[in-house]
Amino acid sequence: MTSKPAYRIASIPGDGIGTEVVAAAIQVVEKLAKTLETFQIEFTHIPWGTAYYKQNGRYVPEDCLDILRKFDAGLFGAVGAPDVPDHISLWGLLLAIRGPLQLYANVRPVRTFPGTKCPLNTATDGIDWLLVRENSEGEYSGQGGRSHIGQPWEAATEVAMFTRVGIERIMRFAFETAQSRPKKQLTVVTKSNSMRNGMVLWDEVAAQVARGFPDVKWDKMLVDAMTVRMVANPQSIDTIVGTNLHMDILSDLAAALAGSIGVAPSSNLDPTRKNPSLFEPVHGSAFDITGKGIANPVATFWSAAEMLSWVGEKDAAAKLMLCVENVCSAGILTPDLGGTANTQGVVDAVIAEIEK
Ligand code: GGG
Repeated sequence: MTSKPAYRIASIPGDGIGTEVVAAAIQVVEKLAKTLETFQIEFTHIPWGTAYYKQNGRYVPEDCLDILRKFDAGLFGAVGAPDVPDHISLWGLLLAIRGPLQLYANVRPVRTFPGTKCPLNTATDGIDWLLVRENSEGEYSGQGGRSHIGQPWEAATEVAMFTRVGIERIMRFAFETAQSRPKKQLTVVTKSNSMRNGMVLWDEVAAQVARGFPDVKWDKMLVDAMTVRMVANPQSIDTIVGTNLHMDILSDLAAALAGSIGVAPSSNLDPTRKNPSLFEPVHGSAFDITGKGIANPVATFWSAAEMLSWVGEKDAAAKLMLCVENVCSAGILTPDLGGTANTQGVVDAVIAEIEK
């Protein structure tokens, strides 16, 4: 008798609705594992977030990376609270993990999802894009400083640091990803007209890496022009790669164009698989609806499906997505999508689909 694979998952709900959507996802994934009986999964709760920060003076313990390395993957919710500056919470938690664990590829699939209304005129087939965000350096290098604080001539610098090795590895990942998709098409986004150092290095490395992928059609685009193309000519796009900041912005735009940020998933991957990867909804902690029980859990369900697929459970991931899509197609939607269901109502409906 062969034993079932067993996965250990770090569950880090974080702040605000992060706690609600991660709890929702754990319910459906545990139900999926119990029903399919092909794998085992164990979630371990990790309490890092703003409450932990207020108690301990830091968002994560000193040995947080060692703690995470004991798991096969992580499922994260959201970070951010109304009474803590956003740069403290983001750097305290998410950025304290992504960079040091070298989760350098942030993958954000975006497609028109059942139940969402795509605001674009995209003929019949809607949007189906895959955004690849460089996740370890660039504008998020944390380099810079402030001087003459409080003076009229106060100054601040924010240095974007790009390395050849960092660009090369994300570019290779993006070309491989584009190659695995039916259209085999990649757009490299930069701002290499005005940013004449790092962005020019991006262009050079893109051209170099492209030589190894003759079957991938690729083009490059300035980020400002890309926003126009996403709205005006969505069918001309397939896979997109860009810097940490550019893709953070473009992926929010993409999610809104596809219908809602409430369904948008995100994978922080270490493609070398030396470290556990971290999966999270694109949305933040949404304190305006925290505690009301109406947060949309679909982005976290989709992120959990991406996590199952990454650890090797592709059939389970496909089954989960099918169940979620059936529920959305049936009109069981949270208020952000125009529905009247609450979070637990969506969970119950997905569980009922899994049991069918
Ligand atoms: N679940 C995602 C989350 O909490 N995001 C907070 C945020 O501000 N993220 C910015 C980023 O991903 O760079």
